[in-house]
Amino acid sequence: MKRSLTAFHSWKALKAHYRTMRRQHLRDLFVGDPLRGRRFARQAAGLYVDFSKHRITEETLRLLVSLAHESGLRERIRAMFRGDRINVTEDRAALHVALRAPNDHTFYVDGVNVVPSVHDVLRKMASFSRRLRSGSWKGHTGKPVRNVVNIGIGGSDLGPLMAYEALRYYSDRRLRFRFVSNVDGADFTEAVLDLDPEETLVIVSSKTFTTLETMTNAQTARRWILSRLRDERAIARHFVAVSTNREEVVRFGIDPSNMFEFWDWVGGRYSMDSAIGLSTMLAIGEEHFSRMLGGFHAMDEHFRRAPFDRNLPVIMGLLTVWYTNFFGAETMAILPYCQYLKRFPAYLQQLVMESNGKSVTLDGAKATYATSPVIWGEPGTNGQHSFYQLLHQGTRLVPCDFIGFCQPLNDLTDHHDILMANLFAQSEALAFGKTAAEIRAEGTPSWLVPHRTFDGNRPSTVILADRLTPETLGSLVALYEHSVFTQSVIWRINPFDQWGVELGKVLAKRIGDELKGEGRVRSRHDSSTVELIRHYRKHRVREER
Ligand code: G6Q
Repeated sequence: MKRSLTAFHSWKALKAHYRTMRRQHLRDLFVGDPLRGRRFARQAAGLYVDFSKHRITEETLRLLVSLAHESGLRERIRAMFRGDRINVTEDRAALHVALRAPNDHTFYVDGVNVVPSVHDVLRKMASFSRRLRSGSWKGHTGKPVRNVVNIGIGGSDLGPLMAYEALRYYSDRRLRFRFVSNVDGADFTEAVLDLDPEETLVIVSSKTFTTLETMTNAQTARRWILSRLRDERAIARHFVAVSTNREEVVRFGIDPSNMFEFWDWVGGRYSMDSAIGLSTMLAIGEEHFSRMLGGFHAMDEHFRRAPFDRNLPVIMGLLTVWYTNFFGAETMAILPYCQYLKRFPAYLQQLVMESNGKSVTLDGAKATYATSPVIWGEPGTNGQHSFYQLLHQGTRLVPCDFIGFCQPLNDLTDHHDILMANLFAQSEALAFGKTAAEIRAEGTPSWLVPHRTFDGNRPSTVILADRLTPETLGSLVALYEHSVFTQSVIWRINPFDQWGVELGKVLAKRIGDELKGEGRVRSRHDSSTVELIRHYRKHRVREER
């Protein structure tokens, strides 16, 4: 029987250390060490990361690193890169790092080097992308494609959508991209409202090719294309698939030569750099896509090789453990000061919460400690005018990640200086606040002083890169992927399964049948669900018979 996490020497030492640290203010830590801003900054894979505004000392970092060692993080990293079946509940490897490996590297799954297949698919994607972007891939009526609609959900939507928005600057503006995920018909209806089916390519992105929402939307898209083109042969020119399930792709009527493959060792939320990123490649081209993979790979190598006290994803993951398990923080805010990264917090919500939102450990026991924080966020400066009030003066501790770039992708440099000044100011204000004495000295009436006081001591990480490029996006995503992995190792959970999404799917199927039925609502449900179904049935739109 393994010792429980809370019985580790390092855990106990951290607990004792926390009792000192919770009384330490960042103001004093900075006064005590004039070089702190430099001492706690780290750089790798094109990112400069400042950890100095965290409630830590060298001793905290040392203890957190011992926790990582005591948890066997080094061996777990090796196991992941070795292609071991670390996704034990699904009996699979989790080898997304192979997706961005240069072609002279080797990564094995069951004794087979998978890198050549990865590059075969990348070449196939590149060749399709060249044809589509040059206009030589024609629709059924001979018109070139101008619109691309990606149909997918969860991991088959959030990554592609986030990457498209993030790298829009590098995208071909002659093409229009739409992303349909929700089974709410409004999503599809609005997405294609102004599109001409003759000029539209639909990418059905689904690892399993059985997901209810995606298949429903794909069938609707098929009817939409056929209602105009009135010829089944049009499907081959207007649909491509990204999937692991060839049989279902063929059953849908998509030509298997227009199928882009990936593998069961790529988890949905870890798949934006696989063929699931086809829409990204169509938007930005193969060169930029490959530069993005380069960014991912650089961070992978750093994660795999750097000592833990200089390892960006390891430090980030350990800090999340520090705040979650010792300070009792429940949430974490992701605050990109970059409009192009507007979908990044939503992307990270899935990456982090679907991975580590678990309460059972690898041995099947209930975790006796908190696991994943709730992730939320919006781009700055917009968030400052809405929820930052709570970050500065609320009763909860919310560690924040600020993300910014030194150079803008436009020539409005005055805007950019304002943007970045705000980023730095927010991180500074959160850390240092403003004391009652300072407020009083400004002549504020004493009754107003408590309202205007900022306690400070609110931690944040600042992540900077020179420019938002495909490479930096890759590094940034891999940074969070590996931070999530680090957390999962400490918490001893499997970050690669998602059994928690199953029950709702089963119930929805059963209820779906009942909504249409005319007979009695089966009383297998509770009285609330029965009444809701009855009410809906009474008021729902009836189909014409
Ligand atoms: C991600 C999850 C989940 C998945 C979707 C779509 O890690 O597994 O979000 O990506 O349910 O699944 P398909 O790609 O199989 O349609």
